[in-house]
Parts: sequence; structure tokens; C-alpha cells
Amino acid sequence: MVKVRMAAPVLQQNDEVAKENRGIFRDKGLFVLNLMSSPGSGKTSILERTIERLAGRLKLGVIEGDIYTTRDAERIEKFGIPVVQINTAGSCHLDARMVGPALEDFDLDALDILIVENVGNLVCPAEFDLGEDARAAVLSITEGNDKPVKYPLVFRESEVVLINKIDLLPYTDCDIDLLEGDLKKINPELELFRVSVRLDQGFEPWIDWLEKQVNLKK
Ligand SMILES: Nc1nc2c(ncn2[C@@H]2O[C@H](COP(=O)(O)OP(=O)(O)O)[C@@H](O)[C@H]2O)c(=O)[nH]1
Ligand SMILES: [Mg+2]
Ligand SMILES: [Zn+2]
Repeated sequence: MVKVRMAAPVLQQNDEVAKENRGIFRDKGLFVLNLMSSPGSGKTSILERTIERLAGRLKLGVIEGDIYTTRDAERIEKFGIPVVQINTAGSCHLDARMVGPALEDFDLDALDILIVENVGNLVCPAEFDLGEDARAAVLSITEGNDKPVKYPLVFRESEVVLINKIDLLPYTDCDIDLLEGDLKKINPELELFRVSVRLDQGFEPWIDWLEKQVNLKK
């Protein structure tokens, strides 16, 4: 009789490694943020504005999750901060086992905050704990008012939603108050920030929130 050993469910294995990652972040007093959204909402653009604002205030490192390319990492590298690319080779989300080895490429003692840009995807990234302290979702107003209701998990699992591209409000049918109401119904604890990368608007409350989280972690 052949002995069959069932593999531990993927999410269970992931949770074990996420716990190890979380232990490392705790020991280093490092605040780690998982940044998620569908492709094109503005994750990398928001990161660029965030890096500019944190310069001289907090030491930031970035992990870029991408299915094949290094394009986002190249955009971040220009700012002269530590950035590590994870290519998922086809996988549509990051998991804790991809993040663990990437940490060896950083001098974690030299960082205050690590932001992980997840693969552009509004569905499964939210299912995989990376060991992070907090999650932020980006939702751009051009995606349609129904997205929070259709994809609730990512918003339920997040502490923050950055509602981006508000410069485009006059050109869309987006009802931003309704959108925020739906988000609050899904997760009453959510911090909501309306921003526009294009107009460089609305970033101060977001930066204040980040600084507060970093101080709490220390
Ligand atoms: N109009 C407008 N376009 C934006 C804004 N933020 C980002 N974009 C554009 O949206 C596209 C996708 O942005 P990117 O940061 O690459 O999104 P990501 O795929 O979520 O990382 C780019 O062409 C950006 O220039 C914004 O606030 N307003
Ligand atoms: Mg990006
Ligand atoms: Zn996936």
C-alpha cells in the first residue's frame, strides 16, 4: 500500500512563513505595508509621491511584486532608495515565501518602513498574509462605483483605502460619496484618503498616517 501524505493546504503553509516574516519585522521594529490594487489604479505612482515626501523624514525600502517585468522597480530605483524586485513568474499575487528570501537583500536595520507593492490584482493578493503590519488598497475612481461591492475582500482586509485619480471626477460617472459609503459598509474601520497623483493633491493625511504607524511600531 502506497503511503500518501497530503500536502498542507497552501494558505496554511503561507501563514507559517508569514509568521516568521512578522517575527523578523517585530525584532527590527520595522513597519511593513502591503500595497494592493487592480492594475493601473496608481500604486507605483502613489509610491513615487510617497517616497518624495518621506525623504529626510523616514528611511524607506520597497519590494516590487511583478509577474514578469522590472518596470516598477526601475521607476523606484531612480529615487536612490533600496528596492528589490520579486518576479512571480506567472503567479498573480505575492505570498509570504516569496517575501522571506527578498528580505535578505535589505539592510533591515537601516530602514524605518518597508512598502510592498503587490501584483496588480484585486482578488487573490488579499488572501495571502505576507507578515505585514497593515494593508493599503488603492482604488481609482475610473474603475467603476461597483468595485468595492464586487471585490469586498481586499477592502475588508485593509486599514486604508487611497481613492486615486480624483482629478478625473468631472469626466466620469463616479459618485465618490457613494463609493466611500460602500467602502465603509464593508469595513467601518477604514481610513479613506482622496488623492490625485496628477494634481499632487491629498497626500498629507496619508503621510501622517504612515508616520504614526512607524512610531507605533517602534
Ligand atoms: N489622471 C490620473 N492618472 C493617474 C493618477 N495616478 C496614476 N495615474 C496614471 O495611471 C496609470 C497607472 O499608474 P501606475 O502607478 O503604474 O499604476 P499601478 O499599476 O497600480 O502601479 C499611469 O499612466 C499613471 O500616470 C492620477 O491621480 N490621475
Ligand atoms: Mg505598479
Ligand atoms: Zn493570485
